[in-house]
Amino acid sequence: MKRFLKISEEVRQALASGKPVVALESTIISHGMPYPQNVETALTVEKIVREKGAIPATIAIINGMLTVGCTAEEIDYLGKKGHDVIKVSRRDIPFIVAKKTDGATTVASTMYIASLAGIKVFATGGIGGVHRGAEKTMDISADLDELAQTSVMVVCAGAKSILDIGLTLECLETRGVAVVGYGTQDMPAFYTQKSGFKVDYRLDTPAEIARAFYCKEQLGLKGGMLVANPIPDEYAMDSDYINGNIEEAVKEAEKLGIHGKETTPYLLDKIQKLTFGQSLASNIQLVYNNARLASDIAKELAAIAQ
Ligand code: PSU
Ligand code: MN
Repeated sequence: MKRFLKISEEVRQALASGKPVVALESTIISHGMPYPQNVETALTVEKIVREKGAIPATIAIINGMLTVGCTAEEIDYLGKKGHDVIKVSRRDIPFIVAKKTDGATTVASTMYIASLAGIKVFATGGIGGVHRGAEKTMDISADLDELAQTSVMVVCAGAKSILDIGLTLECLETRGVAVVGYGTQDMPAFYTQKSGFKVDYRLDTPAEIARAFYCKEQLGLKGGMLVANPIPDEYAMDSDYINGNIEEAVKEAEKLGIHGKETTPYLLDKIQKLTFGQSLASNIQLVYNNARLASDIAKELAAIAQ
């Protein structure tokens, strides 16, 4: 496996000396936001993690190598190529490696690669989940199964209402994945602070979250943990406005017969267009907010491990 794993010198040293490291995904760069905001956001997220005293590790597949700690040039390349970079979830990894080509990693594949490198904390915007209408389409993201089996904590802003949030929470429960609300009992809905659903545990400090994850590991319970961090109030969107636009995007996707791995990128793009970039501005801010929290948790976790 080492043959296919390329960890940057900085990340390698940080891991070897027990310093806090935060993993970051690359599908959000290539398929989650337009250029150039995607590259600006990814680079700013890395800066935020550093300012917090942790080391960022953006993960992607570059020339068939599972790359942990992409360079600024690689991030720029992934952002510029956008949808021309293959979206890589767990099942896709071996094919992209075999072809020695490039891939943007989703939450599922980023978790897997982070775990190979020994990184425990991962910050992103939103996870994939159970899509609306999944009773018929069976469209359930591989992110949920990855959370069930890979020991990486994912810090996100909840689930977007392009998904069926209630069913996503049910699916996580079945898979033994706990959802922690940071400073809230309410499951956040990405663009808004509340979804109407409850989280499993409310924890109010990064130290408590790190401690719970540490205990999970010590108990031999495999799998991740989902930390849902509500978007800061000043950047939250009006829920009627955003949900109306999401509704329209979902209908359009159905009409066009979009399915499989294209669904999520299509919906993200459509919502950004329908809201004239307003949702993109909120999206960027919530990612920054998650990077800050993930860094604080990674620092606490590093302190416990020592
Ligand atoms: N949700 C977002 N932004 C994203 C994604 C989801 O708000 O960029 C990306 C993540 O990489 C996530 C993936 O892992 O979409 C889920 O895709 P799918 O539903 O096809 O599993
Ligand atoms: Mn899907």
